[in-house]
Amino acid sequence: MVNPILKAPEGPPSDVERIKRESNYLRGTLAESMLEPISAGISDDDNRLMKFHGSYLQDDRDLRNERQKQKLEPAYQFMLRVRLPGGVATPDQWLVMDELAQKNGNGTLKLTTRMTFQMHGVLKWNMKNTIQQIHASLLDTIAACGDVNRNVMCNPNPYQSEIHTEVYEYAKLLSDYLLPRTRAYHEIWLDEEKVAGTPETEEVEPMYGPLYLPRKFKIGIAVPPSNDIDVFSQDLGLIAIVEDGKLIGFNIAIGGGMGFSHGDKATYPQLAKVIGFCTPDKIYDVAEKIITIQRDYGNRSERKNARFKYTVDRLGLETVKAELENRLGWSLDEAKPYHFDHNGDRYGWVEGVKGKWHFTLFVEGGRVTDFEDYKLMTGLREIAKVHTGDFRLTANQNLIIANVSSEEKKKISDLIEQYGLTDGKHHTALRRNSMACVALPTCGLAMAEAERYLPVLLDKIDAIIDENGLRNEEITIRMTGCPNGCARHALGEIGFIGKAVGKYNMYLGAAFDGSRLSKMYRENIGEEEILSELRVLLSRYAKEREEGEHFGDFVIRTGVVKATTDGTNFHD
Ligand code: SRM
Ligand code: SF4
Repeated sequence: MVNPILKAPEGPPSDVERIKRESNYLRGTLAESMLEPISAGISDDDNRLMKFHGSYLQDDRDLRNERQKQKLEPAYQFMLRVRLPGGVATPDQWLVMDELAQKNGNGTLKLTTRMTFQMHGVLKWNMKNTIQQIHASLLDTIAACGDVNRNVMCNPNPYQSEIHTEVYEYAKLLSDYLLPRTRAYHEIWLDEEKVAGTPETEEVEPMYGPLYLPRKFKIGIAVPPSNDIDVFSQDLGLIAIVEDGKLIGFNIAIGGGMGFSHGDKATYPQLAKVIGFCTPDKIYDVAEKIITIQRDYGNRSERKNARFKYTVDRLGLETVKAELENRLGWSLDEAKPYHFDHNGDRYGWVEGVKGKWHFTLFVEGGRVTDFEDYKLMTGLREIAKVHTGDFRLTANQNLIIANVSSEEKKKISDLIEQYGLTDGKHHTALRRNSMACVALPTCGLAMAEAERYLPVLLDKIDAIIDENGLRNEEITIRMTGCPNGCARHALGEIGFIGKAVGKYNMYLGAAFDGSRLSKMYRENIGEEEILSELRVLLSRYAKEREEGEHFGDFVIRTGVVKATTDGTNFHD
């Protein structure tokens, strides 16, 4: 199978490769660690394996210094991420997640940029019980993190419900098809008996093998004209091609990813490139073979350069395509034409097919909680109690209350009104198009605030927006606490990437439809400078823009920044 001409980079395997190899297919000593009563944490090796089970050990960084002073171990807690292909949850599942967040988590739910739930603040002693209850609700957390295929995204699409039903089905089946086969999860969390004498051989994982992938792998399906899932940011992006109202197949795009490290030009965000088209029944085979190419040729020595985007750039797009076709035993068709308009969500009520209604709710930063003057979590709980359709978590951290029948629309509308749940229409279009990653206090990699700070910064930017009459101008703005890009920062027309507490690099010039990366405009600036830069730029945009010109295009046309034409020139 392995092509002798193609080579994976040489170098000693990273420590994570050792952990995977010694883990007996993701078991390690996790079961024992979770029972160990002295520390609320687990060993580093087990924490690496924990990711494959959908969780990370974290500590509350707001409390870190104080606990250090008191010579206490960090305030350890776990983040738990659900596998929720296409972001669809039933009302009962919503209620379970809500209850678990109250009982075992920090009382909030995070709707993530990959359309799923995260729960923060789960203590070690409550983990097993929490996972079991998630499982009982017919959800799981398998492969939500780790060096495997992650949650498969798909456009939640309230506009074309019949296409959504089909595309969603593919997202779900793909997610299941690409799941790891080890029973480690079932044994550790669900008390499944280990079958005596089960051979722990390579056949356990026919696709992944005992070392799994060199790095995480992500798949998303977009349905044009909406690029809400940022299809070009995926390791494997599928673009649904619809002809005469029917799904005829998918264009295949490979090699996208957002993360990089400050000051390291060997790392960069990259956009996936379209290599061809296949009919819907073929996508399992295509995804599997692409994953095995990454398995065989990805960098297992340097994790910073291990994503598939680097494998594609190193081997060359045409070589990877040829290797894919070789493994498939057939050739991809030529890519079909498609057109994207935007990568955000469209808010409020929309009527779909068969008399069903869908309401897209604006959830700032994806955080579902009861704020002092906004009882979002309670409102959604009350809706879930009576809702007979489904919930769809969007790729922009928002929520669709979907499939509401005409008869039930009034009941849901009344609850929306009673709790003041907002479609965001009273906000500036800039805020409606905002995204922020979690960052502090839970993310161990955050260099600066994001989710807690962007709303505060937006209050000030909104004033500038209003001064310039740009209230209804759709501009995407994204903030992350570090360059890993969890809110797909490099695809925001205005992007902020955390550098240090209160300091950000500012990026401009991404395309509104998610087809062009941004470029750094200012380095290491604080709030005052951010606002003064935006005051000048937004005022110029208000006066000098051409008809229908998006902000990202404007800053390039007027020479404010150079266009990034490929990830490899992102830093130039
Ligand atoms: Fe992410 C790591 C949160 C979407 C790129 N991401 C993390 C961790 C787990 C931090 C860590 O490794 O210790 C963050 C947990 C914070 C916390 O306290 O919850 C974290 N990522 C998130 C979420 C929750 C952000 C959000 O606010 O919604 C998103 C959860 C997605 C999900 O449901 O699966 C999230 N992360 C993304 C995305 C966006 C996407 O996938 O569409 C990206 C950029 C796309 C990509 O992968 O290239 C992303 N996260 C990363 C990276 C950089 C990976 C890289 O190879 O470049 C890391 C760090 C790493 O893997 O070493 C990371
Ligand atoms: Fe954490 Fe960085 Fe991801 Fe934000 S972008 S959640 S700070 S890893």
